Amino acid sequence: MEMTFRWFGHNDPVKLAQIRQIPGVSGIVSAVYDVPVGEVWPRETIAALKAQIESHGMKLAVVESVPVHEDIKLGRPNRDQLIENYSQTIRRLGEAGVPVVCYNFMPVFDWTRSDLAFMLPDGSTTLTFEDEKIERMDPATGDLSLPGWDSSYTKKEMQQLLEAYRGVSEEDLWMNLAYFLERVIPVAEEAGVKMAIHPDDPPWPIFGLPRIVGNMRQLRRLVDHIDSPANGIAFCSGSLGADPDNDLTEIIHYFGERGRIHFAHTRNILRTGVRSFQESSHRSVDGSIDMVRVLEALWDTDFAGPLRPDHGRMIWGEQGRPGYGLYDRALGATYLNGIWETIEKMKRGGK
Ligand code: DNO
Repeated sequence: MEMTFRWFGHNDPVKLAQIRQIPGVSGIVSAVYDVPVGEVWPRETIAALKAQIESHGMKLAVVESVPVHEDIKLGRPNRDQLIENYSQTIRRLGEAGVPVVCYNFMPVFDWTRSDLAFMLPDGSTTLTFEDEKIERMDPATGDLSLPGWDSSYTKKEMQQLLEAYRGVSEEDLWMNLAYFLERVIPVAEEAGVKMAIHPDDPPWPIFGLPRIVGNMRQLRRLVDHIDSPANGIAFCSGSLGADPDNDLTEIIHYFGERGRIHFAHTRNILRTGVRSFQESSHRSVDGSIDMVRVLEALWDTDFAGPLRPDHGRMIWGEQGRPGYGLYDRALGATYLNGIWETIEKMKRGGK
């Protein structure tokens, strides 16, 4: 396992110099943020990102994400050109030595929450998802936004996009994903890049939009569709764990034994009701997920890839990007490192 930390580039209030001081963090998870979705990432920008990270003594371990253009997800006629551009970016990342690329196939919205700063009893704030509140939100009005979402759409564009998805069933979306994979995976394989799809977050449909990457059956369909080591998943305990029907250790064993887990996000959530949860600290007793079991399953399946603490609460008065402050994620990294070291010593008989 390689402990990594997400960094959003020079606009991130969290600095590489700070990340470097978190014990055991050697890899950075980042992306190119100033190229519009659908365009090819310039070689120089990729090289500059890499060099900047390396100048701080760390490596660019994962690119998260290379976003997939909505027209690819919608299966529109211009998708071939967009897929060609995507493939070109993957080739360039391979040339730059980036081993893993994380992406997702969620229509319009990436991760979604109903509250970005819900106050917990200890005074910290966290991200929450309450189905009831989400049901009352209307993304078409355009006044809803989350840090994970593409904010470049105008109100009108957003309405048109939501409209365009009206006719897209889960099966249609799956066919569009299959089409994308059939073209991109061979390129990734050749480029030496492992593609890791991020599960839907939360792992169920929202705002009437289809979502198709949220459980064992769906992940298997994807991984089985193209039998290539480049066609893998990003195991995310918080996303998959929001659905109590997902058996996390079973999922890790199934895909881990097949060498298809290329990246791991290990965070905890507290399930607070049907389709509702709060993001807790990483500690097992604070949430609904047994983090020791999750890490043990990764260890048992010889997971050697990048792993990162995922979202953190906002603690100690920190201001910043919701879910992506420095302090609570650093505590998460330390906690996860502690579990990993313990498992390793126990299983290896202390050697
Ligand atoms: C949330 C993240 C997601 C993730 C993308 C991957 O914080 O886990 O935004 O980066 O879904 O494409």
